[in-house]
Amino acid sequence: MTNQDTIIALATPNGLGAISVLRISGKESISVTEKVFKAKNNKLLSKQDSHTVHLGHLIKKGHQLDEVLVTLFKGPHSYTGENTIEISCHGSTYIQKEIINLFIDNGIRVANPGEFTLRAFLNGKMDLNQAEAVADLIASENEGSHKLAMQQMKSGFSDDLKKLRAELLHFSSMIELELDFSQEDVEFVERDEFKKLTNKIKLELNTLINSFQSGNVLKNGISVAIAGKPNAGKSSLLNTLLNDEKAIVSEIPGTTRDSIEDSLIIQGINFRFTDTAGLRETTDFIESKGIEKTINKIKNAKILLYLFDANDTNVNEIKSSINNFKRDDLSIILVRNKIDLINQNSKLLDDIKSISKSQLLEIEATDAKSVESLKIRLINEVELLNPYTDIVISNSRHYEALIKALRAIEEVNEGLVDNVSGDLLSVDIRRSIDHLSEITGEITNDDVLGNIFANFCIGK
Ligand SMILES: Nc1nc2c(ncn2[C@@H]2O[C@H](COP(=O)(O)OP(=O)(O)OP(=O)(O)O)[C@@H](O)[C@H]2O)c(=O)[nH]1
Ligand SMILES: [Mg+2]
Repeated sequence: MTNQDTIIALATPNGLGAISVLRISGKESISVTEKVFKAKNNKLLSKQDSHTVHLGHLIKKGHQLDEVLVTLFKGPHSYTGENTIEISCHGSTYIQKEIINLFIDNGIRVANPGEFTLRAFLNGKMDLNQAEAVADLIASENEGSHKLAMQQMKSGFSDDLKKLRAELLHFSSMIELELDFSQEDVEFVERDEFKKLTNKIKLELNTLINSFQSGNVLKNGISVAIAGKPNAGKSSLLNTLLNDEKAIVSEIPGTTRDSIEDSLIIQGINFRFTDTAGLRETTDFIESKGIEKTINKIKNAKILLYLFDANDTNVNEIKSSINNFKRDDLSIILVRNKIDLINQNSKLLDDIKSISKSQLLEIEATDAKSVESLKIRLINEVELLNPYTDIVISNSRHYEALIKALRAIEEVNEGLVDNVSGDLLSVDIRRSIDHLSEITGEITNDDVLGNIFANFCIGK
């Protein structure tokens, strides 16, 4: 990966738009732009201050190609840390292409995917964790994932890891020092103190590792299965939630035979709802296929909305149905539907209440107002899943490195308990440090870098 030449790419999406932005970064960016840009006020770009905007024309073979705004950033005060030009042109694909060709003709090369952010990283403008957050930020589709990416970009958890890594490095060098004095049989490292540190690191790593699941959930959306017996009102609920006639609703039990999915953002959190075929014994081949699907959807869900008819008195059946789906990582919300049709039956209610630890929700699925209470309940459930303020891991590369670091630190810890020699300890310490460094980017190899930045689009 060379960092010497000057690169150009479209920074806005391909295609039509009111305007498009092209980004140019590298040593030559200002001088080359100056060759093809004629400012309205006739001033030379290179004589202008950083962070200024200039109106003028791009000239190709003596013709005006487009009227543009050129924004000037002088290194190191730019995103990449290099001299950077941003050209806002009119958003036609023809103009975009012509401008890029104009710069190529003047010796500038098209950027590789993620190359701007790679340069920002190589020039010390951000750590690796932050660079990856840039990709997530751009891809974020809802408030939840946006919050995560912003948090990571503002250095998020890597500060904590850096501190721990520094402490570990200190101990590591002390142990290596001991090795130099091995003849004298001295100990520079108080083993108990060191054990305390490894325990602290283990705890911290575990917390981060455990947050991965909720981080991922926030990023990718929370899957909610809507299930229950036929006719409970599942499809009605989906339709009311989406405010759309997405699923067919009828009074005939067994109307829905296939799973129907759609997403809805509630208070910034992306929920992926699946309406499913009603659960019952059936000899109908197609319906039984649908029920198989229902069971699979519940298996992959984070939240199960189990709906039953307000006048359904078969508490044992509801109980055993729910028990079939119970899992540690599944929140089950019991929803009593059609309360507008209710027959007075408080005995049933008490029995039902005993099924679920959390509060029973009562709704009228066909009524949007009534469904609001369900939305609030869903949000509460997510907040339990993930206390928002905590640091959350959402990147699988970090997750893998954290797991490896944890394993290595556990070995150090065991080594301390077993009183193993300093040279053995120091190997495991080195390994944990390396894995921690992988996350913050303090140690990287070209493979890791290539992998990460290849996942970016061109222009980022
Ligand atoms: N009065 C009243 N009727 C409802 C309510 N919810 C659903 N219904 C009616 O109950 C019937 C069944 O509703 P669906 O939404 O199709 O039920 P489902 O659970 O999807 O049924 P299957 O697809 O057969 O499993 C329809 O006639 C709905 O209009 C409610 O809260 N109140
Ligand atoms: Mg249905």
